[in-house]
Amino acid sequence: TPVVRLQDYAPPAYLVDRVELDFRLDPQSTRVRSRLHVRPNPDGPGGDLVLDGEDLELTALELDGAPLAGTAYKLDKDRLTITTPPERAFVLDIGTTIDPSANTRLMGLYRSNGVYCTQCEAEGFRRITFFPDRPDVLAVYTVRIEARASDAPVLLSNGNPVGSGVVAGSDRHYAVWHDPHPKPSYLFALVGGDLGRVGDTFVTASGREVTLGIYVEKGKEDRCDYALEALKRSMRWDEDAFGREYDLDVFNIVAVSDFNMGAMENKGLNVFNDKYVLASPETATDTDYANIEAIIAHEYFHNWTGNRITCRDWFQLCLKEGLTVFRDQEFSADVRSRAVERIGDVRTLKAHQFVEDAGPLAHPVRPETYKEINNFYTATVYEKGAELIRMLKTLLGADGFRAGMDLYFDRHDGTAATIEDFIGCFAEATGRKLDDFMLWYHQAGTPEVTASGRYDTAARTYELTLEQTCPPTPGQPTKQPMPIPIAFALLGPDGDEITDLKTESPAVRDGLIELTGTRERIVFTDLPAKPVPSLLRGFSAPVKLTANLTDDDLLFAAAEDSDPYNRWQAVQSLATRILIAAQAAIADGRTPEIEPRFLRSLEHTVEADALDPSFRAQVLSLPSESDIAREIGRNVDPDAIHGADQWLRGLIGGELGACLTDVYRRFGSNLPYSPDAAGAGRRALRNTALGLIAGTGQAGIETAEQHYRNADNMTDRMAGLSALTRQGAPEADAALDDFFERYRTDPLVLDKWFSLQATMTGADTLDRVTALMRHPAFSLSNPNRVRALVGAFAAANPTQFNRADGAGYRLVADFTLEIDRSNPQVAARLLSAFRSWRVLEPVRRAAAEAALRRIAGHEGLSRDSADIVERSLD
Ligand code: HT7
Ligand code: ZN
Repeated sequence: TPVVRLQDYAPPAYLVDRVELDFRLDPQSTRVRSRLHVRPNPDGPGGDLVLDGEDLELTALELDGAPLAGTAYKLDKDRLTITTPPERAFVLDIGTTIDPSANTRLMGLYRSNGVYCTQCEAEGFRRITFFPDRPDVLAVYTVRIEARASDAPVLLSNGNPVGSGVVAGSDRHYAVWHDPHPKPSYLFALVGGDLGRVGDTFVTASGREVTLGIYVEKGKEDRCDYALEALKRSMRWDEDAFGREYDLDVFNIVAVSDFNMGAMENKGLNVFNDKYVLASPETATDTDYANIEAIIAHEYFHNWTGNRITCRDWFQLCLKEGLTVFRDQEFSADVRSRAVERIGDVRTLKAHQFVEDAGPLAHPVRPETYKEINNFYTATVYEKGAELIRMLKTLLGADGFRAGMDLYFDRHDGTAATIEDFIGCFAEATGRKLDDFMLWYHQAGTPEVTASGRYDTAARTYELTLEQTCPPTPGQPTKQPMPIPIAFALLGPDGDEITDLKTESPAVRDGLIELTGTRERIVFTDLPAKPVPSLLRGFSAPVKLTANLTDDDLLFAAAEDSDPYNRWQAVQSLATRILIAAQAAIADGRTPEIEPRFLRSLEHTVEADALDPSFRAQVLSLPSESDIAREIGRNVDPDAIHGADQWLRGLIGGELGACLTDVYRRFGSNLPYSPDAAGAGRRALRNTALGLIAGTGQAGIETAEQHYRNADNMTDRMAGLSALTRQGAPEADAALDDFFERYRTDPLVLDKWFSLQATMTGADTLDRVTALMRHPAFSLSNPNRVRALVGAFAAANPTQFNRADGAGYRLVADFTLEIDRSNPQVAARLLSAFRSWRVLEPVRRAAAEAALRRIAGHEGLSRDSADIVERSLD
């Protein structure tokens, strides 16, 4: 497979100023006419005009109105080359025919439940027509769509509607859309179908009225209200927080049931996975609602960070994705609870990005090579990319950050930019050199920071020494030190932050230590007593921090730290210590031990009614089994970790029984369900308590069963059901059957049913998953369903996927090879579950490697899957 390299970037030889597209939609044979207004790029290398194309049938080719002679072009499997075109502007007319029904990859134009829709990022437009399918070719699009009126009464594309009508003498009709904003081909979108619509209007800060529409399969219109409200909140927030207004007369969202990812930010026509639009209290959990709000916001925010300013090439993907994730995180923090959002974001980062960064798939936030760009829509590009923006803001301050953003919007609007362009705006706006900050974009791996503090009673000084290292990652054996902003405070014996800290160190300013070199020694003077340091407050940098804190220090921080993130982190750190020791004990056949003060500390927090219930729920949610595996990092035995988890949960459930039961009783609500953060927080606390209560014996199981039956919303219903399945209680099967009967016609809810079973920890889960693959409701063509069953089994069932007999790996490998034939993108994502195989104990490691080698040797394996397995085995 050819490797694409950042260093080989060359500007396009030809530019396309305008595109006129004409679609005649038909399920099996859609005709596409494309008229390109082309001119040589004055800054380009000249030569042939190379147009990308894949799975296309070429039916016509004319240059300035005259058919091209066979000698004037060359047609290959993946491109159409116009040899020596004119050295002036010209018009190219191209006819292609495509088969949307046969498009199982879900890239390009395809059919989802009878709806025509497109997905063009990253390289899907080339599956619609021949085109320079690269993000630095920006054109103004006019699109005419024609279809049978009965098949597709709704016809949508990017921009504003400019015409529509019936085709005389036929059963067909058409619509014309014009998008005045130049855009790359990956932002093109088209939708046609018999869709229902929910609409509204939004008046922008400058007083322009925008028509909003959400289109969904008929009958689902009553599940769009929350998404529509979230959209309006997002539009207002971008005006308030970043000064960015919407720029077209209409903004449409379409929800489809078959979609490779979460959603897509096509200009003026966002296309969404159903899962991130449709919600009702009976079908969506609080988490679903929060995800809908965040993803609606994310795609909307791309209008400025991604669409108005796009990426020069796909190596710059984090330019739009990291920045837009940062923006959606800030939005959620503002409209929900900042502290709880931060905890959730860091949990996600550690669970996915830290794991990626520690394994064979590690890559820089801005990679320098790729074989398949679809495999770089990763936690590193998205989540670590967002952390880099957050650090930039911490380093520059809110005003400096805003000045840099304003300059970026001003200077690069309407262009395809690079990370250098972006960072250059912050350097220029603030006068600060940011060359060393670029290392964060170049170097993969999670930096490890160690902190050790020493108090000198006689001298009344506190000496804090910070050191950084970064482990080797593929292709990067050694690393340079990076600028690491460490937000901090020193806590006095009463728990208060010590103000007026005195130090001569230039690395310290206003609650922030800037660690720039490998080692920094800071001496704080004039301190009457030994302080407890609160370091990396709010998780101010994506690093692994090891501090020489005692259990006493952590217990103190758990009770007193005024930074809620660090307060939560202190409990997690204690729990991690306990669980790591417990799994080692279990592996050695010893009895694990508990630090009783940990239980008291937990109890104290859970009972503290002054604290936000959602924060308390986060504190009560222990590190996951994967978190513990990540912390252990070598010779991992998932069964021992599971044993430790069971043991600690049982202990908490028993020892804190009265407190948990009290919370469970008090937080039951007679109020009607509302998905807002306050209601969700109360349910989160109560349901976390329920999960622990359910592990304490038959009475707990009965509570969970009742909870399931009495639920009046999906959050509670799922909490009851998952408490039962988690215990592997005999009652679980009856409840699962009941759940299936209740929701058998509702695909998004059935996905939950599949996932819950895929993550059960009993030894019979493998057989259950195998049987579910043959269930009439299972489908290979629906990515949500595949992820719900096989994705959940591989990524969220550590003991059963990692069975010592290798059967879990074999199941996932066999399935992946099957789906690789129809949808390689989904297959490649499933394979990333193998990325941590090297940290396993030897027996499992060998079994995982055997499965990977079998996949690697499979004839006809897609480029997507081959890329993942080859890098995993490297
Ligand atoms: N920018 C979008 C990425 C995306 C995508 C990428 C590859 C294949 C299918 C895809 N669907 C959406 C989503 C986003 O980050 O906003
Ligand atoms: Zn995005």
